[in-house]
Amino acid sequence: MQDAPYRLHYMPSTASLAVHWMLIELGVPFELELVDFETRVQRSPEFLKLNPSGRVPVLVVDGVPRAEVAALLMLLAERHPEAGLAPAVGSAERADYLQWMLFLANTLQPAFRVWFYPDEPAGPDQVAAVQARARADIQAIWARVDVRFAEGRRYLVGERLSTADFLLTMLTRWSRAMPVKATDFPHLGAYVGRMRAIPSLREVHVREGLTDWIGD
Ligand SMILES: N[C@@H](CCC(=O)N[C@@H](CS)C(=O)NCC(=O)O)C(=O)O
Repeated sequence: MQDAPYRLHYMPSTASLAVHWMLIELGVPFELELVDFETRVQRSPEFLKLNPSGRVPVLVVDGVPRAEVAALLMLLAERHPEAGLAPAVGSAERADYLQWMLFLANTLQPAFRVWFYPDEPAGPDQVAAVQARARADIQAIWARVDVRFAEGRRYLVGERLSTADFLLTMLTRWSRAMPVKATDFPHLGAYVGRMRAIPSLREVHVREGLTDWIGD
């Protein structure tokens, strides 16, 4: 039997979820490999050969390991253009799409890294101050995105689902245990409600054994 073209190294409920979700949405064959954070598999020599950053997701594409969630989503959209999950190159929505993908990956996602790993920027003594800053940064971004949805748009970019929605929705999920959640913002909350109705998002929760947030 031929190998699946994709092998996703993942840990449930982490940055790999958006890629897992998109593979299910695309309906392509893929294999899964659990990276158990409990036993620090992400720091093992074998895993570091796949991704020297020691982080998930890693997607092995036709035998070559690739990393960075935003890049992987864009790569999958490019490899499966029939799914229409990225605006066409040269289209009116393309610039907006690139801007939002990069903003989410460069600004919002790193703020969450700081929130979840607060000793990384300045050591254990500064955890409270660092987390306060991350909270403020994340909330300011939710407020900005909420304004965008207040305009009546259904999707983050253009008029149809794109990888920007996969990334944004995953990141809204990460706020579920924060004092202020993405869903506390009315227009953003309504958007998250619409995303939660997508069968492939519900399916990835089932496959990763996740029961929180999706049914809220
Ligand atoms: N820049 C990376 C970040 C990925 C990342 O931070 N992954 C986290 C899980 S959400 C991870 O693997 N953490 C394990 C660790 O840092 O030991 C990406 O966008 O893919």
